[in-house]
Amino acid sequence: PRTIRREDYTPPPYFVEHADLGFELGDPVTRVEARLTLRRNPALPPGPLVLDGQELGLKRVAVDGRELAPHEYTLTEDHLDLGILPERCTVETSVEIRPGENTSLEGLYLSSGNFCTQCEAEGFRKITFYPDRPDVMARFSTTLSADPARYPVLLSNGNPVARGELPDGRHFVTWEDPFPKPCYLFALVAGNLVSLEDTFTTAGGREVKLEIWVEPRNAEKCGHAMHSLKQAMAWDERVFGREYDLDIYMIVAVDDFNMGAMENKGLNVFNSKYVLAQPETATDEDYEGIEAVIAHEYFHNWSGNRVTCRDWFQLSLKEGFTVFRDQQFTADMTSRAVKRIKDVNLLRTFQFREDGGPLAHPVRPDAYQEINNFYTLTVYEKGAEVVRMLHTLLGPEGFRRGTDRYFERFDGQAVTCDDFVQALEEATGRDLSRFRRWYSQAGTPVLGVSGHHDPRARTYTLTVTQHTPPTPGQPDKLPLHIPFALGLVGPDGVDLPLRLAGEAEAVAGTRVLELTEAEHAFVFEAIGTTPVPSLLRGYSAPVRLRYDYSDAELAFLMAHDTDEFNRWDAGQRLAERVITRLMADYRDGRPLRLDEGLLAAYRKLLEDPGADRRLLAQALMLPSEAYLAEQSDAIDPEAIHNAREFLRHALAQELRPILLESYHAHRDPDYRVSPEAIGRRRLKNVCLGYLMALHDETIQALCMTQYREADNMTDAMAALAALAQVDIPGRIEALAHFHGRWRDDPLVMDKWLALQATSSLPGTLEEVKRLTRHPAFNLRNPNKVRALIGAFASGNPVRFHDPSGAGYLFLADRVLELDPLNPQVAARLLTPLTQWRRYEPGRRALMAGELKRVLATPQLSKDVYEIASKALG
Ligand code: B3K
Ligand code: ZN
Repeated sequence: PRTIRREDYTPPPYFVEHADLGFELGDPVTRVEARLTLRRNPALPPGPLVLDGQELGLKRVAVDGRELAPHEYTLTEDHLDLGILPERCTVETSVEIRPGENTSLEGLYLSSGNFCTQCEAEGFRKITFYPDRPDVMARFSTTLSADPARYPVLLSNGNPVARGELPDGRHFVTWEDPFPKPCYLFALVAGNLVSLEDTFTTAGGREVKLEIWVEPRNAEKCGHAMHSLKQAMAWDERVFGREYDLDIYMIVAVDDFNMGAMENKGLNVFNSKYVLAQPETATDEDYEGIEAVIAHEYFHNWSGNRVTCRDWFQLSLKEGFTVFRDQQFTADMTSRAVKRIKDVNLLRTFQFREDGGPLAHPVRPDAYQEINNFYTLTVYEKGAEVVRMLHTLLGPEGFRRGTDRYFERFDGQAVTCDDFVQALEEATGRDLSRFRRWYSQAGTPVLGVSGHHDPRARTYTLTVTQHTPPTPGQPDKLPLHIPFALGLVGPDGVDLPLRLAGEAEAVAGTRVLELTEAEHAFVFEAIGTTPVPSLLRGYSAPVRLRYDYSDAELAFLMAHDTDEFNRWDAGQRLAERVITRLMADYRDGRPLRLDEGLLAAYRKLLEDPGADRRLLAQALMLPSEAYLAEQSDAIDPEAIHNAREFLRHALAQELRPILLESYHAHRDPDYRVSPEAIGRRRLKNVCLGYLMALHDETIQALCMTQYREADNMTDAMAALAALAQVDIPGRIEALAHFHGRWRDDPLVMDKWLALQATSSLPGTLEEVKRLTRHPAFNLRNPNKVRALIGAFASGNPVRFHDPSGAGYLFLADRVLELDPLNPQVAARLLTPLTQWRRYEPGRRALMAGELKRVLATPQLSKDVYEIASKALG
């Protein structure tokens, strides 16, 4: 496969001013007529017009109305070359495509018999011949025609401007999108759908029609999505001054979708997982996920659509920024600290893993073979951290001035990450030249911090070094510009006022230092008592922090730090340290003992629950096995699992009475959805999880009762998840009952599959294999693949990493089976194996063996080829 490089970017030789599309929708054959009004790029010497196109049956091509004979153009597997064309001209093409055979779910395809599209990144070329690149922005008008009985609803971007019947009995609708857009934002949907309707009046007084389209069976499940959309629209006006710009905003939910959702202009297409919810079918987490994804796609209307990317290397321009926006939104809608904790957990567990492995790449990558492989945690989550650091460095007002300038200056254009930073510089007068390295340098920086208190001089000196380890293709790294938020906590638990040498006044509480060099020493004056430093408050930068805390200092911060994030983080560090010691004892065959300090700290948490139950629930959760693995040098999943399980069991044993008390105290007679009620459910269910580690029949009976009596999915799932981990008759009974009750609801069946796939019971791999033949599973549906195979490979370390290698063999087989059908999802599925170098020697060899087998398979997609070859390279 060919490698595409950022440095090779050249502007488009032709612009498309207008794209006039006609679809005669049909299964098996759909006909697509395109009429493109073109203008040659005056800045370049005249060159040929080369349109992208794949798997298109070309029927006709004409220039300025004259049909071309075959010798007048060149048609290859993925291009149509029309040679040099006049400065202004129109190109017409007519092609036939077969959406029913499209299993890649990219381009035009069928989901539950309805037509839908996914064009980002390069799917439009599977619909018609076009310059499929984001810096070509055109006005689109689209006419859809179809059999009215089978496809009564016909949707596309923009506003509907005409509709009617055709002489042959088909009906049609014409849509016009007044905003120029790249073709990756094109969408159409046609089928038998019903809608929930509402309206939103923008700050400027425009009334916008809101429509959520779903299959009739899901009509009652759209309320939360609609509510979330309206919240998001109001929030973006309030916080970023961004208003919606069309008369109509539509969301369509489909069951077959490669990712979460897609921000097509005025017509978002969503994975139904992020739209449909009712208390009986969706958990509190699902509700939060829906709110966040609805908001994310809505926010793209400005950060992505009105201002888009020049090329795909700039993907984080829209994704990092939009993730930051949705994170801030969720923080405002729910709990800021809990949201931060969840995001940091994701980053430190999975983005760090990516950044430290063979697929590490900068937030703005330099090269790719298949762009779909670069919708990564680095581009999204680290990209969001980079924007967050800008927000921290410039302050909320400066940042807002910067984004205002960015939107104003680049509206209607396709731009770069650099343009974004420059707009912020111009609006604030700050120099961000060193900061820009965050976009170009891969790898996770390590901050080494040490503190020294001199009681006689009354100074406290903090020494901070930074170092970024090498990553593939980047052996040497330069120092980054890092906002380093901190406080010094006095013995009474109160933040000391901070004054650096040379400053006039001391400032109480958190302050943000700026690191720009490989090493800094900060001297704080008038520090009379020895403080405990609370470092990187709120997780102010995506780095690994090294500071040699004692257990007692961590317990102290866990109890007293005023920064909620750092209070939680201190607990995580303490637990991680305890588990690491247990792992060593486990490996060396020493008896395992419960750490008294950790026990005391947890007891204290439970005895004094504080106001925020969700935060407490988070604090009680031990670091995940995946997180612990990320901290290890030669990962031994079994040692991690056993050490962590020992600790859970031992804590539950010691804390049993108070866990039970808390469990009962947080059971509410009726189901409500306030943040408080959600927090209470969460805490109750975390207590239940601990108690179930006891393998005690009374507790198991309690868990069965919760399952049976639950009137909402959060409580039912919590109980069922705990039951799925224990080998008792109640497990089989509950799983069978759940299946019987929900077999017709695909999203709920995904949960049922995932629960079984993530059970740590020894028979799980066999169970997963059996489930691949169950009617609830379907290899062609990405949600099913993720729920069963994905959950097993990335959510069940101890079983996936069985020392026999059976888990690896199974995964590689599934990847090879899926690759010809859906390369995008197949490549994703393969990622757990790419970490092979991190494991102890036995597993390392087995994992590499499976990767090699995959790579040696003929006819691999470039998606899977790129991942497998880079992983081994
Ligand atoms: N922009 C889409 C992702 C498209 C992925 C293409 N492989 C969803 C989002 O980030 O909002
Ligand atoms: Zn996005």
